[in-house]
Formats: sequence, C-alpha cells, structure tokens
Amino acid sequence: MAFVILIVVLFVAAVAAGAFVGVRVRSRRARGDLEGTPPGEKAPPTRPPPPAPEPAPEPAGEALGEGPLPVGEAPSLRSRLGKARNLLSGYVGGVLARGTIDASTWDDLEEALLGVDVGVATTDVLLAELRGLVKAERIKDPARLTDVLKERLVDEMRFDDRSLHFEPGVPNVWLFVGVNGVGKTTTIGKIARRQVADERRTVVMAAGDTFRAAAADQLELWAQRVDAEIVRGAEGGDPSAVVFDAVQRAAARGRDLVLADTAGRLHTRINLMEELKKIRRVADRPPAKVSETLLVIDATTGQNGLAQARQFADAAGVTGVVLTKLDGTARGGIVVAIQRDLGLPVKLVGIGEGPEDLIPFDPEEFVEALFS
Ligand SMILES: Nc1nc2c(ncn2[C@@H]2O[C@H](COP(=O)(O)OP(=O)(O)O)[C@@H](O)[C@H]2O)c(=O)[nH]1
Ligand SMILES: [Mg+2]
Repeated sequence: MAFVILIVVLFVAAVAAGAFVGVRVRSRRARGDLEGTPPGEKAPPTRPPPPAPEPAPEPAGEALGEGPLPVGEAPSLRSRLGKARNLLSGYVGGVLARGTIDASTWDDLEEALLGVDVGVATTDVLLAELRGLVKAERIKDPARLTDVLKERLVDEMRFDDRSLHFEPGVPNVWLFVGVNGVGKTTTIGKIARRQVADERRTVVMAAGDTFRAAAADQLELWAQRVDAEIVRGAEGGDPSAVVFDAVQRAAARGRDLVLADTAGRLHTRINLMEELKKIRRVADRPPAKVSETLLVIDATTGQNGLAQARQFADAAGVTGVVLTKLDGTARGGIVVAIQRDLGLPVKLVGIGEGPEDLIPFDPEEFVEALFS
C-alpha cells in the first residue's frame, strides 16, 4: 500500500515539474528569449534583414565622376597592355623554349607580329632583316634573336620629337581630327586637365563637333571638371565659326591654348576634309597659331583605321597622332605601322576612359611592356 502511495506521489510530482518547465519555456519564448540567448538580451531576428537599397545608377560620363578632378598618377603602360602582351608572350615563350632557331621560330614570330597587328608589310621587312642578321652573325640563341627583334621594333618607331608644340605669347590652337567615336572629345578633356594642372596654361575648348548637341555637352562636362572655358555653337552650325569664336575669345582674354574638337562626319554634303581645311585656315589667322593638329586613331580598328588615317593626314596637315584604346585590344602593334606608314609620330596613347589614362608615348617602354 505504502508502495502504491509512493508511486502516486512521484507521478504527481513529475507532472507538476513538467508543467512548471513548460510554463518557463513558453514565457521565455513570449519574451523573445530562446535557447542559448541569455535572459534580458534581444533574440536575433528570425528573418533576414531587408535587402540594402539598390545603388543609384551611374550618371552619364561616369568615367569623370562628380566634382573637380583630383590630379593623380598616370597608370603604367604595362598594366594596360595585357591583351597584346598575353598574345605575344605565348609565341615568344615558344620561341625561347625551343632553344634553337629553326623554321618554327620564324613561323611563331610571324604569327606573333601579325597577331598584334604590326601589319604584313612591316612584319615582312622585319623578319627578312632578322633572317639576314641571324645568318651573317651566326646567331644561335633565340633569346638573342628576340632581343634584336625588340631593338628593331624600337628603331621602326624612332622620332626625335614627340612633344606637343606650344609657342608662348600667342593663343595656340591644337586641333583634333579623326573619325567618329575614336576618342577625340575624351582626349581633349584629358589633355586639358594636364595642361591646366601641370603646365598652368589657361584653356578654351571649342566645341567644333556641331553634328549632335550631345557632343558639345560631353565637352562641356570636361570643361567644368578641368577648369577650362568652352565656346559652343548651335547644333548643326558652322564648326569654323565656333572655332573662330573660341580663338577670338582666347585672344581677347589672353588665354594660352584653344583645344578645338571637330566632328568625324557632317550634316551637309560638304566634304569633311574641306571643312577641316577651312577650320584650320580660320584658326591659323593671326594672332592665333595652329601649333598642333592631332589625328586621333582608335587602336581597336587596327589596320582598317590606317586607311582612314591616311586621308586625314593628307588633308589636315597632321602633326602627330594620339592612339586611343590601347587598353582594350591585342592590336597594340598598330602603333608600329602608324608611325612607319604615315610617317607621323605617335605623341600620346590612350589607355583607358579615366582622366589619367592618357600618357606620352615612349617606344622603348612600349616594346618592353609588350615583351615582358
Ligand atoms: N578604353 C578606352 N576607351 C576610350 C579611350 N579613349 C576614349 N574612349 C572611349 O571611347 C568612346 C568614344 O570617345 P569620344 O571621345 O566620344 O570619341 P569622339 O567621337 O572621337 O569624340 C567613349 O566611350 C570614350 O570613353 C581609351 O583610351 N581607352
Ligand atoms: Mg566627340
């Protein structure tokens, strides 16, 4: 009997204890206290936090950003020539690995040079010379051969003067010509920035691309950013008149430099080359002086761009080339063909869309960057 009573008492105690624990758990849940969370602390949220708000879309001309541009370091050419270097290093690696100079060596070098768009004519000449040299000097070492190739490539690009000419005392005009989309307006912005920040020159931009209003807007954005003045005309207006007005303003206000943008196409049936000659004539009248006419060429167009470039070079009295978009192409070797075929120095190269991404061209640095 006592045993039965003991069982009943234990059972009742167990039920009571279970009920008590259940109440505690429920009350903790109600307060948000869960297993492992000390009382008094907030439980972690059971649902993921709401997603962060979408970033605002990039404004037009995002390469420029907002506000005045800080003047920074230019990037290295080598860091931007990745595509051309990769292509070349594959072949050159093969040549070096073979240890001797044989028929495959010449095939590899030919494919490498054509691959980076040095061009058929230049490649043929260079390789014929190298074959002669290998024979005459009994060169056996592929490393010596690639060194000679590098030297010869640099030789093909020799120009004594790659400076941007400036004559103190009068407003200098630098004219930018080239087909649509090659990077004229961007190049003007980048150059203006350096001229204002480094050379301390005062700059007036002339929005001579009157084909679309957006072209002048794009230039105006650069003018604001780099602290330059701008003269613009009506959409579809006479580009010579815009350049004339800019030159007049520069003369009246004692500004150093007019950077004149032009269109790569025209509304009217007037021949583009005739229009460029007219702009040049107008800009070259005293007191102003056209001290540079820079032909802008897009490296990604490779050998095709060369034919167009020849037309401009003949018509516009070009004094130098700006080769843009070297960063986006394996066809960097076009820089050899341009200087050899057009007989014009490449003065600057564009290696990106940002304000710092325009650097003076140096053939040694270029060849080193390609082969290393
Ligand atoms: N990657 C790269 N893009 C460039 C370079 N130069 C210009 N661009 C881009 O090429 C496009 C056309 O440039 P723009 O200056 O408007 O050409 P324009 O029609 O000759 O005035 C723009 O998107 C530029 O940002 C360069 O050196 N590298
Ligand atoms: Mg433009």
